[in-house]
Amino acid sequence: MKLYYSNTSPYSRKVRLVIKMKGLDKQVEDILINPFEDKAKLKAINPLGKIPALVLENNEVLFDSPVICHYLDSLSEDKPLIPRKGWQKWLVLRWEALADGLTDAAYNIVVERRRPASEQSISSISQWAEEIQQVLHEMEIRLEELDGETTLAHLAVGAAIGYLDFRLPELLYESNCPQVAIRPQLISWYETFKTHPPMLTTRLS
Ligand SMILES: N[C@@H](CCC(=O)N[C@@H](CS)C(=O)NCC(=O)O)C(=O)O
Repeated sequence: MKLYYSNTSPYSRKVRLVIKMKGLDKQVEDILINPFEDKAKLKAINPLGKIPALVLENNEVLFDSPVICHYLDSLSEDKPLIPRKGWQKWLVLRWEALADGLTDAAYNIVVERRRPASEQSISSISQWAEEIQQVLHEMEIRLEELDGETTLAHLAVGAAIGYLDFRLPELLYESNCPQVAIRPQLISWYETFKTHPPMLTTRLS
């Protein structure tokens, strides 16, 4: 299989975390691509022109990180990252959706800020920043649900907060006191989680 990815993409990181956790490194060739500079090449692989995109052995292509992650997890029953049945399965998928929603809002801000200042929408940026705080609050009060074995929920949250930490750290800390985390328990969870080998080897750069 071939994974088209970039080192700054939080969605790609989520997929790469799944690959590490499932021990699939040797079966997946990582191919770096810049989705903005190599748009034509990427569109020939994924009609949406986005990364991550996973090309399978039969040349079928999977895109959208949840689809790719769910597929990779289905390849073996070893270390399942999505519980196979029961409410736990839906809890994990809901965490993934929550984390991806946070990533979407953060990514939107980053992309918006790259536009000329006069064309940026201040109201959209503040709406996304508000969404991020709502999601962080939700994660903080539900953190106990992440007790236990690592699942796709943990990987999605690690990738989402990792992206905030990388691009918008000011949204994780009090603006008047950068040492104080706005969501202390969540940030303390992240500080530990980010030291695990799969997080270290997929660090955004
Ligand atoms: N929902 C998609 C989002 C993928 C996405 O937006 N990827 C970004 C890179 S982080 C991208 O390829 N952007 C290029 C573009 O939007 O033109 C997923 O989960 O995979």
